[in-house]
Amino acid sequence: MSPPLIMGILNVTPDSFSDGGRFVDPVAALAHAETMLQEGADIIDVGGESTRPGADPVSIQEESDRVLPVIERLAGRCPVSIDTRKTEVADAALAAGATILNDVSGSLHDVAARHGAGWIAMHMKGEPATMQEAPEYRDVVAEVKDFLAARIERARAAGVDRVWIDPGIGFGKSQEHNLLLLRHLSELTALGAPVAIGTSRKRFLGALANEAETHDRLEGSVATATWAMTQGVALVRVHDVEATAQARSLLFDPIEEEVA
Ligand code: HH2
Repeated sequence: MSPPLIMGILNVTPDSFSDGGRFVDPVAALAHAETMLQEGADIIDVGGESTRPGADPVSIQEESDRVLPVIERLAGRCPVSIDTRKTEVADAALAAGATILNDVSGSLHDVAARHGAGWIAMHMKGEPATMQEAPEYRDVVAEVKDFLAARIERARAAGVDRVWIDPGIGFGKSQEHNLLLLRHLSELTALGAPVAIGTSRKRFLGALANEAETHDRLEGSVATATWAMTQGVALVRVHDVEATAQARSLLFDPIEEEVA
């Protein structure tokens, strides 16, 4: 197994659930990207719209104005992904130098194909504003698996060469749904496309740790990323790059085994 990629999260938003407001200024955003690259990030994921429940909607113009200056400056430095649900923003970001479309709507395969970009197809039940209002599944693992298998087919049909599938932890999922998906991750990695996952600092980790606030969820974030890496996940999307890179080294750095 090759080491999983670490995707460092760069939210250029005023209201993201964990780092909102910290990197709205492009200078601060670029400095944070540089820090994450030094710490071991392989890809920087730039987002200009929060998907947390209750976040204010953002116009195409506003979202583009947030992400494009950062993507233009980062593109020559490292692989960049654009985290968006909007076709127009994805188009502009991929034209500006991003090479991966991180698509939480799981529906923008044509945009990725048009640009020859990679596509991260994520599962979400409902829309961000209301998705956490009592989400229900008959069998969450089976339903997410079916959805993601269909995305692999769509990617093939559209001519997308690089596709990752992502169960969308926290996107229209209860505590139990998130934990079941984590427990059954190996069923997703068996689908035949690399799996991406984002658990970093998410609410379900707080619920498991005495309602820890977002900045106090490092242990759960690293534990779940480490678990995911042992289950064959190919990409982890994280805020805390340094700690995740340490966990990856522990699992994947080569060691010489003595032959008896
Ligand atoms: N989670 C978030 C955003 N984008 N993309 C993928 N592929 N997988 C995820 O789990 C995922 C994602 C939500 O986290 P964050 O960006 O930190 O927060 P916000 O949406 O509030 O900006």
